[in-house]
Amino acid sequence: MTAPVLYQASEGVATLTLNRPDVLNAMNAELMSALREGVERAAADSEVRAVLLTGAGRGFCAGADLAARQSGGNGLSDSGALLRERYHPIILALRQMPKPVVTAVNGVAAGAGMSLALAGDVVLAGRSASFLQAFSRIGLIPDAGSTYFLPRYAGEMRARALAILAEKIDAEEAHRIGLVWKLHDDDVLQDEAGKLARHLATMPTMAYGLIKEALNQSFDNDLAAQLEVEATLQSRASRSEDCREGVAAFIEKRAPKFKGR
Ligand code: T3D
Repeated sequence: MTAPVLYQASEGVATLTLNRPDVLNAMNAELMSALREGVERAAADSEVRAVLLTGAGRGFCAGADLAARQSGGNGLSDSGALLRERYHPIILALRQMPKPVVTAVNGVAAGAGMSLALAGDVVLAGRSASFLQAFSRIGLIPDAGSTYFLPRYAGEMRARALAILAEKIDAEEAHRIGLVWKLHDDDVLQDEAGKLARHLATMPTMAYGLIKEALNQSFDNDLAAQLEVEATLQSRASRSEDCREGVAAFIEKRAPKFKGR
């Protein structure tokens, strides 16, 4: 059987490629399990300092595999249980892992596939990519983090309209409303995403992890509480080997050599 997720690690980057191109990388039980395993492996491997998530073929991810769902092949009949057991561990692991995650959206990202794309720290997209909150088309509600990410990234009005109207938006529009950091021509997207991930893998990984931790808390805090979060995390960052190296390199007018700790 072809692996539903390809895992490749080199130059400090773990690349995870969703690999069910015939169905636009729709997520069945096997893909979800392999994706979770890959994300957890990347998080645990100290040699891995950046993660790149993308899709094989012409799609990034079309969300839940509806054929498997219809035939009961998911093994879980209750959607809530399915989400808690399969989707949430992946989304949380991506957001909480103390290393940067780049998502390279190479085609359509629909339903939970759009949530997965937005779970990245830096979202890149090919110019022909598209984004679709497909859920309400089939009588579901946005899940796997879409109701969290959308209002925060695009604002509440756009979140409501995207979720309720379920209109497919193109990459330009997604970029314009803050769902995508940068667009690339399709033929160079993977190269550019790889280049960025390899660059991130040479940078101060510990600080990146702490940046994620601070931002993950930001919207739940008032200013005073968030200032306290920053102070606590900055104490840790400032004691890191990479901070000592970064400051020394600046003073000595040379390029820093970060070790990620
Ligand atoms: O209970 C729960 O499951 C809770 C969890 C929910 C999470 C969710 O993600 S719910 C939302 C599920 N996803 C969708 O509703 C999207 C369904 N797909 C589409 O609307 C369209 O395929 C796209 C807009 C994504 C792309 O359209 P297009 O025209 O570019 O491609 P296509 O021809 O529709 O799809 C190509 C093939 O992929 C096709 O198979 P075929 O006809 O060539 O044999 C199509 O059936 C298959 N495919 C696409 N999406 C899915 C899928 N197969 C299974 N599941 C899919 N989600």
